[in-house]
Amino acid sequence: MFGFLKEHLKKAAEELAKKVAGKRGEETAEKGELKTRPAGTLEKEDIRIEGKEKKKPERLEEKPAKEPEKKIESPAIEKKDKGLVGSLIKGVTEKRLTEDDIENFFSEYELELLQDNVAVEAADAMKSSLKRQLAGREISRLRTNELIYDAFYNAILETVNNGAIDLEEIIRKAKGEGRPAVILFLGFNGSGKTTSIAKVASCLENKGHKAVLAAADTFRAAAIDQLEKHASNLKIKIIRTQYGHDPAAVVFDAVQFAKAKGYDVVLADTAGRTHINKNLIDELAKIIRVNRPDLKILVVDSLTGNDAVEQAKTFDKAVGIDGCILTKVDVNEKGGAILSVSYAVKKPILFLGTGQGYGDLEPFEPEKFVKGLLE
Ligand SMILES: Nc1nc2c(ncn2[C@@H]2O[C@H](COP(=O)(O)OP(=O)(O)OP(=O)(O)O)[C@@H](O)[C@H]2O)c(=O)[nH]1
Ligand SMILES: [Mg+2]
Repeated sequence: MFGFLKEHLKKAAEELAKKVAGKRGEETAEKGELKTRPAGTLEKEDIRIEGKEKKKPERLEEKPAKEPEKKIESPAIEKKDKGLVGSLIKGVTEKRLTEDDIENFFSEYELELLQDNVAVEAADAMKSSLKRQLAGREISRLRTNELIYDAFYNAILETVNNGAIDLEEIIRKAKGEGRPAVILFLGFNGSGKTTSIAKVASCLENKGHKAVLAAADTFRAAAIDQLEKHASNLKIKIIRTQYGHDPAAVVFDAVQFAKAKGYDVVLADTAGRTHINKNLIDELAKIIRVNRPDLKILVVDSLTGNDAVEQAKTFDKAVGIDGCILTKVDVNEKGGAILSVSYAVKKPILFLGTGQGYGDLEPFEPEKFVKGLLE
């Protein structure tokens, strides 16, 4: 999963660490040496060495015997030499990266990120974040790898950390109001809407919530049968109508049914549509106007390249999405669409689709996701 993106991010982080080392004329960050530990978790050994370095820098310990420290007698000379030696030591143990360094460095890696479907605006945001975190900051030799890792971790996290949606909380709230929660799934053709509905329904049923499916894709031949098959496999109630019927009415019927029979949540399937098809977008707007869903979830195929961002933005502009599900990450070596879509719409990702089975749905946890990318 995300093999290319992982490889490119790791390479970029290692190269930036090398660049800092290069500024000191060192070779501290050989390939594969980048420590991949969570942000801010300095190792005990580092703390010990760093503390020691403050009192007696390593270079002083390595000094040849012919020039012992005790030769410095005058406090004035001692002070002067300390300053000189001190600044030399500082020169080799600490370095600052400039904004230009990061700009130049990033331009070398931007193309690889773009090839992994990271959109230009998301890549730019990452670059700005790296500048904000690193430019002008003293980077000590012993902490180079950790600081660079932390900077990359934060830069990526900022693109995907757009809050969270607790489905169970939404269901509980609706229940408190004496009605079922209504969740609408929408998106491009073939993005994985119907499969994701079945997965979410299965997940909610396993948590004790009674779900009913609304087969509101009355447009595509076989769409209703497809959802019915999932409902039958999962033993979940479905409300369906004839092909060609008004999808807004199907969702309405499902909500009435759920209300009357005490179901907790209505999961509504909709027809795949492109964001440029005005009639179908208008139809979607009608479903929303009539049924006022608690959540509008955009289902995006993570294999889609840059178009994923356009889809997300236009759907959001047209009907106002609340969150996303990114599907097919199990067969996705690039992964950039996750960063790009999330950054473009600034809405939470609820789940990642990780396969074709009903259990192949992972709640999206931004920190875990970013750690996984930098592993
Ligand atoms: N590998 C993998 N395949 C998936 C995933 N989600 C959906 N699919 C597959 O993608 C194909 C399309 O899924 P659907 O659920 O029919 O997509 P849809 O958005 O409902 O399609 P339309 O109704 O035609 O717009 C199916 O073959 C699914 O099995 C996933 O997370 N991983
Ligand atoms: Mg479908």
